Amino acid sequence: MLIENGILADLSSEGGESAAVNGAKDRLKSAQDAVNSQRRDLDSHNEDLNKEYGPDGVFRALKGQCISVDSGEYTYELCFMEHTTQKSKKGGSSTRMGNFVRFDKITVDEEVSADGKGLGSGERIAMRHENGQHCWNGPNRSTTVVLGCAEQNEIWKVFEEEKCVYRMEVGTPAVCEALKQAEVVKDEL
Ligand code: MAN
Repeated sequence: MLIENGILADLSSEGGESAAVNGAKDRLKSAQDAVNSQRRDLDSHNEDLNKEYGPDGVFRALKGQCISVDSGEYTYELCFMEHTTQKSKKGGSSTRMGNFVRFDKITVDEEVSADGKGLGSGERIAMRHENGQHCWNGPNRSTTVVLGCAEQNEIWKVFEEEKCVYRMEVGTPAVCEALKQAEVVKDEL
């Protein structure tokens, strides 16, 4: 009876602990498991927050959205904050042209067509994509996506600047506000 009530240790059981001590150990173990699991959740939320989502986080809503365009013998695709790919129009599997790594700023000087599509000139936000599929006799494929203001998300142009080093010019409403503000600052100067 004393053993069952946790007063005396049950020497025949593993470790010879009393039922009360074993119960307390079990509760401690599950509390620790819960803390560890919450800590992992917290780490993953922090990682999500700390990953750059561009100026004011306007790119957060775009994550995972994909747009594509036909150019030459390929169809090119951009999945925002994820990756770029190239697929032959004749079929077959698609080639990874890089995974999103970070935002950057680059200076451009490009035409803007009559319908308002194009990068124009000045400083623009770019997204770097690296470590795509390895290129035979070359580097791992990489893509710089340069962003201009547009009413809709669309790929304007794709070039292969050097073997397996790609550049996409992309229009998106996500940068319009930042570009407008940069213009105001420039005018004030
Ligand atoms: C494929 C494509 C091209 C690239 C060559 C390199 O054909 O990815 O863009 O230049 O491979 O071998």
